[in-house]
Amino acid sequence: QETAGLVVEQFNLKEYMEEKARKVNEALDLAVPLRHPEVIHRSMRHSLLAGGKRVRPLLAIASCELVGGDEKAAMPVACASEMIHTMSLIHDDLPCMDNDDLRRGQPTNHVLFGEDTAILAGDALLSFAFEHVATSTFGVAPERVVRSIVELGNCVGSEGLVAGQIVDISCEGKVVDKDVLEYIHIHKTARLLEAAAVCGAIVGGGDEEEVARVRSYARCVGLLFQVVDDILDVTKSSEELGKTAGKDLASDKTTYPKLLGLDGARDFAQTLVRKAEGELAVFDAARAAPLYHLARYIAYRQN
Ligand code: GRG
Repeated sequence: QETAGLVVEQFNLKEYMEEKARKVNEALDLAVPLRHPEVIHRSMRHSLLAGGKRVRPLLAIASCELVGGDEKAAMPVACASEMIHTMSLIHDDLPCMDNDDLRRGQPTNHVLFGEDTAILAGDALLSFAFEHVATSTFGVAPERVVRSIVELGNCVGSEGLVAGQIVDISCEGKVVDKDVLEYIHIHKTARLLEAAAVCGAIVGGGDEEEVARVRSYARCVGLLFQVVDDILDVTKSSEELGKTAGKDLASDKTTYPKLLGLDGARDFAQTLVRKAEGELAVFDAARAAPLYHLARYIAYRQN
């Protein structure tokens, strides 16, 4: 018990994240080589390899290791989650959606390649994500590979990312209540984080209870990510404006601080991080260390 406590305390999340991100970047580079027709592959690689924290792949790998699986088993689902994430960012940045020119510090896909190619690059990344899991996952029972493909499919479609995006679009400019705000965040953000973690636990050999705990953990972390984002929007901009009202309290977007007040939003974040930590309590402490520290990092980050 004491040794486990020490392992958890001495765990270095930054080193762990950097090491895993490096491996994921290598795997993504190999999975999507520059082949014919070159322009579509250049466009796909531009967005896929343009940096990013690789949080979804990290969740997949850490959840696989949590249930005793090997990192290699999770690499295809980890890469697939990043391909899906990248597709959603390319499409989200399009002029017909958010119309953004910059992403991860670089020009967005449609700015460099045109809208037509950007749409196709997103489509190609999305379909390749499933193909990649099916063709490149080794040493895992076929039923588990199929289950993870189902999980990924569900998380993107009209009950997942697309559902979150369409509800978000239809609420634009309106004040929404806490349930609608939660629906949008759960679907737009938490669902893919959840699928990445769940797929990791599935290919890692987790049993039903373990997979359910990983799902609940990742959902809390996904929602936490958005609540903290909302809080930081208020606190950061009030610092910049010399302690006047934060920009987010002034804009028309509904946020947690607006609905619950700043203290209420902080309490909600606290509840979520505790629940996430609670889901990890049944696992081996050393194996749970990455996920434990990731939840705390997301909760207590300052920017
Ligand atoms: C077209 C099938 C289809 C789906 C797309 C556009 C869309 C539907 C959904 C929008 C999804 C979206 C942009 C959600 C926001 C997710 C989010 C929190 C992004 C930021 O993630 P980070 O911080 O980014 O992990 P990095 O750059 O580090 O990867």
